[in-house]
Amino acid sequence: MRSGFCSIVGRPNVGKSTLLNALVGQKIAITTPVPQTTRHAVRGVLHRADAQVVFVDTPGLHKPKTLLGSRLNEVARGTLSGVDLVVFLVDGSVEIGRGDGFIAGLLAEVATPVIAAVNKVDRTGRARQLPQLARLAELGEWAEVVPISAATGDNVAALADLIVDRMPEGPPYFPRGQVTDQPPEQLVAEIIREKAITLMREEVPHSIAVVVEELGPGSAEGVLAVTATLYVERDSQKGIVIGRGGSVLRDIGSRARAELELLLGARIYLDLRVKLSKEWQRDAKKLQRLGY
Ligand SMILES: Nc1nc2c(ncn2[C@@H]2O[C@H](COP(=O)(O)OP(=O)(O)OP(=O)(O)O)[C@@H](O)[C@H]2O)c(=O)[nH]1
Ligand SMILES: [Mg+2]
Repeated sequence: MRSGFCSIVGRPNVGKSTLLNALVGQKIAITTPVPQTTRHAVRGVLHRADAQVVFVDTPGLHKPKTLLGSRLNEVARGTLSGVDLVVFLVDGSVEIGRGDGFIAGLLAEVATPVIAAVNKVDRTGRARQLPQLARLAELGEWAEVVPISAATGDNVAALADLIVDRMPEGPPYFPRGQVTDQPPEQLVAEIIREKAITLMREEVPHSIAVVVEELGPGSAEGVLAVTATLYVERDSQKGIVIGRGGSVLRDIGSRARAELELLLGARIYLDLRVKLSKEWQRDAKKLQRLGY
C-alpha cells in the first residue's frame, strides 16, 4: 500500500485546518475566522483501502510579534522537511502577496515536493481564479497547482488523489479507524478555545490559552467530568471572558459541551474557570506551562 506524511502550510487564516478536516472527512482541528488559531502541529489520518496519508496541520507562518508567534513559526517550519509531501495553501479570495512569497522562499530551500493550492475559490469567479493560479505558479517549482474550496469540498477529492499518488510504498502508520493522535485533553482544550475565540473580539482571542486540568469519569454513570482553565493575559480580559453575571463563560461552556458530547459520545459535566497569566505570550516559562 501507499503511505506517508503530508504537511499543510501557509499564511494564517488561509484555511489549512478546514482543509485538514475536509481531507480526513471529520473535524480534527479547530477552525475560526480569526488568524493564528492553530498553535500545534495537529495530525489527521486519511484511510483508504490501499493507502494511508498522515496529514499535519500547522500554525500559519507569519511575522512574529511575540515569543508565542516565534514558536508557532518554528512548529510550522519544522514540518517542511521530514515529510513526503507539502501542501502549500494560499487564500484565493485575497491578493497573493508578500507573505505567500516568503513561504514560497522557505519551500524552495527544502527538497520536499510541494503541491500548491488556491483555496476559497467558492468566493471568486472563474475569471479571478485563473490569474490567481498563474500568480501562484510563478512563486515556485510546484508538483501541481490546484484550485479548491476546503469549505464546500470542491475539488478536495481530486487534491486527495494527487496527494495519494505521491505517497511512497510503505506500511500503515495508524490502525484503521484511528483518525488522529491528539490526546483527549488537547482535543477538549481546543474545542473550548474554539468556542471562546468565536465569542471574543480584537486581541482577546490571541490572549486565550486553555488547559484541561481534569478529565475522567463523573459521579454519575456515563458522564465525563472536565475541569478546564481559560488563561488570559491581562486583568481586564478576565471580565470580558466571564461576562456580566458569568454570561459569556456560560455561553462558551454550553457551546463546548454540545460539541464535545457529539464528538466523545458521552454526557459531559464541564467546569470552566478563568485565570490570569500575565503576558504569557511573551514568557518562556509560562508558554511551557500552557503547553506551547
Ligand atoms: N469561503 C471559504 N472560507 C473558507 C474556506 N476554507 C476556510 N475558510 C474560512 O477561513 C477561515 C480560516 O479557516 P482556518 O481553517 O481556521 O484557517 P487556518 O489556515 O487553519 O488558520 P490558522 O490556524 O490561523 O493559521 C474560517 O472562517 C474558515 O471557515 C473556503 O474554502 N471558502
Ligand atoms: Mg488552523
